[in-house]
Amino acid sequence: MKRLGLISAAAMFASGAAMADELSVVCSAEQDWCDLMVAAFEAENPDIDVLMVRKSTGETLAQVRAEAGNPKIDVWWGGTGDPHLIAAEEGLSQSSDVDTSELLGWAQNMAQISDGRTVGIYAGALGIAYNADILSEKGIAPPECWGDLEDPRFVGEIQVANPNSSGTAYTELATFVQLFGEDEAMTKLAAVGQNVNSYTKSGSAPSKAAARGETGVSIGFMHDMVKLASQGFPLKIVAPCEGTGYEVGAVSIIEGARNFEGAKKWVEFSLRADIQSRAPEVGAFQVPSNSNAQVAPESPDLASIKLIDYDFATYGSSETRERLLARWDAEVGDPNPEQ
Ligand code: S7P
Repeated sequence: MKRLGLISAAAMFASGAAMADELSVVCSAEQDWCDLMVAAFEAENPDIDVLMVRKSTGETLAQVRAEAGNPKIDVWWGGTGDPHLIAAEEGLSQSSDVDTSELLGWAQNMAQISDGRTVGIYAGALGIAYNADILSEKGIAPPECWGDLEDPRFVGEIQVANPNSSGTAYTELATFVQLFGEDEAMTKLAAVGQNVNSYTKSGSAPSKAAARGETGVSIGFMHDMVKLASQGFPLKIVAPCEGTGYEVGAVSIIEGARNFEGAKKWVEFSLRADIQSRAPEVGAFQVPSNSNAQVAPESPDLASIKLIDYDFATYGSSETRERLLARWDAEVGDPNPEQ
């Protein structure tokens, strides 16, 4: 990420050289992957200066809505697909007409549902992690199922994100609804809530806390848990016995983007096999969407996990998300929301 100082900008005007184009990117993946993407993109496109901010998925959707008609963001890269689909449905993103022929079916599906306004870039399954040292010190039997998280043995031991700000936690909410039906899902989430010590803003924060021993159990994406386990933390990963949901991470160009051409270059860049194959360099172990990209050996094998048939069209619609979040706020709720 380059910044033009006053002197260099003045020198460019004096010499007649072109000023760098600015591209405003909001990244909803992990910070280190965001940084890698920006560095790699700028290396190939020295005429484009990327201004990147990292934000959770729900927070980004809120910003995109607030800036409708006068967007500050050109492209939104990463984060769970449901809020990207909602932005598409609300006319807040635009089709980039990129070639998706090399992408796997689940990634193309996102483009089909959204009339090309968003495209899948990776996939990952939701799961439970626990700190083996903490649970064994406290004599708590590890969880195997979502239902176990309602047990009083986990009181004060569970951390999960708030679905209003976090795409990860919205995926959890939508997964419970698809597994158990809406009413029972709310009852179960409220019961789990009795054991939750904190609802975080970001979806990956609970597993980081579990890795450090600040909480016994976390809910999040398995690939984020694998990253922490591969760094040596005593995290064990559980694919819940009832089955689990998954995300398709996405990329969208914002409607009214000031730098549409730069944004389109970013989207094409991020769909390339060689670029997606670089994610494991920073421990991003999602399954890549390009069929020619390398899948890291550490990536959770989605075929061996009991996955639900996640209904992206329904759970990626504004009406469903607003209704579920309103019910979550009323029936589960966060007693101490993070500012
Ligand atoms: O890059 C890791 C990851 O888990 O973060 C994204 C997530 O939606 C962003 O965090 P929030 O839950 O805070 O919104 C996922 O898309 C991605 O796999």
